[in-house]
Amino acid sequence: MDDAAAMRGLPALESLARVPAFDDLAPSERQRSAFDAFVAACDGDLELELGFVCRLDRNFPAVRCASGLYRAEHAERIYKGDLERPAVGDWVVLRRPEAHDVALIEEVLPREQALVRWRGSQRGDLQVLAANVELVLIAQPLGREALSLNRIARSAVVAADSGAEIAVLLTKADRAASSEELAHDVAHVRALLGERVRVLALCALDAREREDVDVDALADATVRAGGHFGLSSVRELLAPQTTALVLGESGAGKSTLLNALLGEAALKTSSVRRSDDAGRHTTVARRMVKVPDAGVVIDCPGLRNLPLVGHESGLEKVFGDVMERAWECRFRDCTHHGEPGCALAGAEETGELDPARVEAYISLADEMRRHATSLDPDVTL
Ligand SMILES: Nc1nc2c(ncn2[C@@H]2O[C@H](COP(=O)(O)OP(=O)(O)OP(=O)(O)O)[C@@H](O)[C@H]2O)c(=O)[nH]1
Ligand SMILES: [Mg+2]
Ligand SMILES: [Zn+2]
Repeated sequence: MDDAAAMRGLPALESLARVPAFDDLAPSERQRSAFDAFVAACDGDLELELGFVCRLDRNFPAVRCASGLYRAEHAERIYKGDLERPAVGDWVVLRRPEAHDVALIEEVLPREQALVRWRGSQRGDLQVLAANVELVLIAQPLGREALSLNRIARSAVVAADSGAEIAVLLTKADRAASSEELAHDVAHVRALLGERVRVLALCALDAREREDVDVDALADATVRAGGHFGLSSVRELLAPQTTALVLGESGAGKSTLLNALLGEAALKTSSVRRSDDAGRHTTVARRMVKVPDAGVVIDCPGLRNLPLVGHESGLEKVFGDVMERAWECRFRDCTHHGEPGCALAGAEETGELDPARVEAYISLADEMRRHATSLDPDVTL
C-alpha cells in the first residue's frame, strides 16, 4: 500500500505528525451498534475493523483503527457512487484482508453531524467538509481590511446548520490597528451573533518579543469587550474526546494556530500575498491533529466562498430572535426592505435589536431566497 501511496504522491503514514490515536475519539452508540450489526451480517468476519477517517489527501482516505493507521481505498459500492463517500471524521467499517495490504472502506457509519457547503455553481453540488464535528471555530483575520462581518455571519449560519457549536476566532490580533480597534471588533462580532457565541481573539505567532505590539493591552481590551484572549482560551474549548474544525479563508492563519496549539510546526503554512493579503491555498489535505491534553482539531483548506442555500435551520439558530420578530411584520411575505409595518425596522428603531444583526439577517435571508430558486435541488422550478 505504501508503494501505491507513494505512486500517488501521498505522504507516507509514518511521516504524519500528531495523528489522533484510536482512543482519542469514540463512536456514538448509534455508530457502534451500526458497526456491530454490519459485522454480524457478515458472520463476524474477522477482517472487519472499526475506524475513523483521520485524513483525506485529494480524496484518498487514511483511517485510524485500534490496530493501526491505514491508507484505504473505497469499496466498490462507495467507489461507484451508490454510497456516499466518507469525509474526515466519519466512522467507517474497514476491511483489512489478511493476504493484501490494501484496506477497503466498506461502509460509512451513520453520521451524528455533517458540515456541508454548497460548492457554488451547479444545482445539487454539495461538499461534505467533515463529519461528526462538535465545534466549528470560525477564523477571521484582523489586519489589512475591515473585519468582514458578512463573512463571519455567513460562516456561522453554515456551521450552525450542521448542528455543531460555534465560536469565532479573530486571528492575527497583533495586526489590529490598536487595542481600542480590537475591542470594537470583538464588540461588533458579539452584537452580530448574540451573546451566546463565544468570541476569541488571539495571536498565533509569538508577539511578546515585538516592541510594536502590546499583547497585554490587546488581551485586556478583548476581555473588556466581552471576549476571550489567547491560545489558552482556544485550548479550553477543545474538550478531550471531541472534534473541532477550523473554518476560514486561505491565509486566515488556521494552520499557524494549530501549530501554536501543538507546540511544533506539524502543519505547513505560508505567507499571504503582500498586495491584497490573500492566502496561497497552502493546506491541501483535510487532516485531524490531536492537541495535547485537549481534543482533536481538523485543519482544512481555506474556502473561497460559502453560498447560503437551504441553510434555514442554521439561520434560525443564529438569528432566532430576529426571525421571531419578523413574524410580527404586517405582510406575511415582508422582505424587510422598507415595507410599511415592518417589525424589524421597528425593532431597529427602538434599539431592541442590533441594526448590524438585523441587516446581516436580511441580507443572508435574501441570498437564501434567491438561491432557493436557482440552486436548491429540493425546489422545483
Ligand atoms: N502577524 C500574524 N501573522 C499570522 C498569524 N497567524 C498566522 N499568520 C500568518 O498568516 C499567513 C497564513 O497563515 P496560514 O496558517 O498558512 O493560513 P491558513 O489559514 O492555514 O491558510 P490555507 O492553508 O491556505 O487555507 C502566514 O504567513 C502566517 O505566518 C498571527 O497571529 N499574526
Ligand atoms: Mg492552512
Ligand atoms: Zn419586515
